[in-house]
Amino acid sequence: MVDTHCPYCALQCAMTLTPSGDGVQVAPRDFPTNRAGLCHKGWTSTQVLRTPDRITTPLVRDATGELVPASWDAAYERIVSAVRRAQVQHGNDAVAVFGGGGLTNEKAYALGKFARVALRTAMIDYNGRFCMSSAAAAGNRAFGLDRGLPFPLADLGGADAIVLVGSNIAETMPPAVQHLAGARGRGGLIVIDPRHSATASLADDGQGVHLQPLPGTDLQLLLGLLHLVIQLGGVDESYVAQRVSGWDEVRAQAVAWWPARVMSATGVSDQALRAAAQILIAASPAAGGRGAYVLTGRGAEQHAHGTDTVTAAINLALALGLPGRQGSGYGCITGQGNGQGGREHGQKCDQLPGYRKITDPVAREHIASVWGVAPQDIPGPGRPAVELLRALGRPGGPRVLFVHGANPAVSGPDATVIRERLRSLDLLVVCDFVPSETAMLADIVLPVPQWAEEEGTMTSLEGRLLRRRRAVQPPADVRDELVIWHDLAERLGARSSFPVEAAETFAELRRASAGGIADYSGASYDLLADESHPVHWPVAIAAGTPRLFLERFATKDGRAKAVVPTVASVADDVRPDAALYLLTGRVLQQYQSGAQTRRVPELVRGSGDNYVQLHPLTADRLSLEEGTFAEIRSARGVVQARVRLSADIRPDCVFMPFHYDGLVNANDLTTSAVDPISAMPEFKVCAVDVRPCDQANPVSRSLAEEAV
Ligand SMILES: Nc1nc2c(c(=O)[nH]1)N[C@H]1C(S)=C(S)[C@@H](COP(=O)(O)OP(=O)(O)OC[C@H]3O[C@@H](n4cnc5c(=O)[nH]c(N)nc54)[C@H](O)[C@@H]3O)O[C@H]1N2
Ligand SMILES: Nc1nc2c(c(=O)[nH]1)N[C@H]1C(S)=C(S)[C@@H](COP(=O)(O)OP(=O)(O)OC[C@H]3O[C@@H](n4cnc5c(=O)[nH]c(N)nc54)[C@H](O)[C@@H]3O)O[C@H]1N2
Ligand code: SF4
Ligand SMILES: [Mo]
Repeated sequence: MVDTHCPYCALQCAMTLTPSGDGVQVAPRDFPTNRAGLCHKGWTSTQVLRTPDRITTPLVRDATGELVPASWDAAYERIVSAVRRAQVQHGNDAVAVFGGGGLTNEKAYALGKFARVALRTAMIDYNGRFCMSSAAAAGNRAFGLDRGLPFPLADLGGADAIVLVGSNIAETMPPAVQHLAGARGRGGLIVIDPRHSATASLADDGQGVHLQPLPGTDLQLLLGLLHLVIQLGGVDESYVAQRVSGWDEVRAQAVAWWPARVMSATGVSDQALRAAAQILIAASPAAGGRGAYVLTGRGAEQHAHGTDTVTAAINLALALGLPGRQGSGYGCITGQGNGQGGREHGQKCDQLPGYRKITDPVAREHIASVWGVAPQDIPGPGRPAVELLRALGRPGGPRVLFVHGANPAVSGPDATVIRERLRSLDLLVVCDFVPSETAMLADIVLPVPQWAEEEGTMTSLEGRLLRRRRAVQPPADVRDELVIWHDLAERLGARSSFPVEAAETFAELRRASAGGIADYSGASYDLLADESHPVHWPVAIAAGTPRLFLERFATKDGRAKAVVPTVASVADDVRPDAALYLLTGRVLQQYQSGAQTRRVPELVRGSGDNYVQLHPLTADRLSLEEGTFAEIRSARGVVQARVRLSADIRPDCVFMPFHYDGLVNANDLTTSAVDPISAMPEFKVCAVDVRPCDQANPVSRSLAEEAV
């Protein structure tokens, strides 16, 4: 029996694994975030260990274009010669790395070091850019530090009000719903979502309010809430005076967002907006309430103005006096398993370990000393994910790419372009344990262990460090990525050494992060072994604190910075030929690109195929019926999917999950427009045209392919 945590999302539910016969049994464990609960994906997670198409030996593309088994030496040789050729012909930045927010802290750290020290490239970024970057940018700007939840999740239980801006937690973190019970019981759950999602329905029957805005208008809606808080006398004036800077400008902006104006921008009525504002004011500590939380999810963040939308959510929380106060706060609900730790230790193109800036000379000097290289040998900032992926194989762009823990062929925005770019590379190397869609485009696939077969640490959505433990041995010919980077670094003649054990790597990460914002120096595997004593970063001499900012914020002057957000419309707005908004997001049984969960028969039952959700009125107008096929067309691609009718969605929107592969990939429709500050793509909304089609066998194609 081994105590570990779920491989999937950032809730990191605690579980115990017991090898039995051919498989591994899962039992939930009591833990503050999941309180002995698991979702369907967690319960079935060990089935992926034995998936019939698991990759168990290196694969190399042969002269006929087939991926065939090869030895590790042969695979390494081909990689090293392609890397050398690209470097000589096109410079070091011709080799790029794409990482993942599901990697352990050890791997996230070692991957950043591998890119900068062994490959000597600036070109590294990761799929967390798709996930956490807007909330991170806004959090850093306001608080001087980005720890998704600067308080324990269980604190939500005591609050009178909780606002969820674009989070469908009932499907994306089901065991966390229990923490909403207190607020629901007191009528205080406020859900902002263009769909009456499973989470929005938790606010039904007097348990709260559902606000159903036009997609991409959360910023205006939040300005409207702030306007009412000001008008109704809900501003915590003494908090604002003592703990916030920039408030006057923010107040002046919100004064101009009166309810009628907000309604014309968002479609949300004065009455609904006022009800939400009143709940929040009554819950705030200044009014004598038990406290309130404002939380954002990807629905608010994955926009071309996501950073400013999060900023507006933070401003609302600041006006009410919530952040840095026990029992209240602002938080972002981190998504990927190690979405928090993965954004701290150097996978980001502009970052060094410990959440340091790669442009900061002091940071470069410190990291260089840990790595045993000269500061000037560490490359500068590279290109963020979307820009990097779209530059692959183009003049001046990378010619060789390493992918670790991501499946951008499915999950990247405007994915037909990304697949075309991946195909244009001189060499694509993918490490994975299943033949993901990205792995199937690779020239070399290297097999790696799965979560239950490895050691390491993860940092949960609370900024809490957790041990991931090995319960079973990986297949014989599989190699840990730490070993792979060690072997390749040696063959490439890297000057620094790469430890092959997770514990040794963690020891090095501790030294590298010491003194940084995300300081892990005081943590150790021993300290983390006993989960009855939580360890949160920053952890230097003391074991960190679950609640940050109680005394001061991490800014220079100790005050939270209220910033005036810029109001903008969605990048790909509706027009006569594409008159509906496409929303994208998740369903309970599938995880991300589906590479893992589409291999679990139990999860595929009922959620094995993609669909398009439409309002019955819209369907009627378009002559579509439940179960028929619709063609969905954006300015970038066309897909065909089965129609599901539901009055839960606004009549001017349609919804598709993004968990499905080449045939019905929602990302063949999405736009590659990005937020100017965070470079996060606008996954959540684009303009589409929907019409009936006869196709019983759906296919998707790019507009370019269609023209041929
Ligand atoms: N089942 C499941 N759980 C997961 C994952 C998974 O793939 N599957 N992935 C994990 C990861 S990495 C992440 S990031 C989290 C994501 O967790 P969530 O943020 O909860 O998930 P999403 O479904 O992407 O988006 C939430 C909601 O945003 C709404 N939305 C769309 N556009 C807008 C808008 O303009 N404004 C507002 N207010 N809402 C909008 C959608 O209707 C949707 O209900 O989930 C984690 N948990
Ligand atoms: N339209 C639309 N698109 C979206 C989103 C959306 O809401 N709408 N959400 C975005 C978000 S929030 C996210 S987080 C991304 C995620 O999107 P992806 O990057 O596609 O995420 P996963 O499907 O988790 O892919 C992880 C891959 O790495 C493999 N893997 C898992 N662990 C390891 C490991 O330790 N090492 C290695 N080498 N491989 C491993 C898995 O088998 C899988 O193939 O998608 C984004 N795309
Ligand atoms: S909620 Fe997240 S961590 Fe918990 S069992 Fe489900 S996928 Fe795993
Ligand atoms: Mo995510």
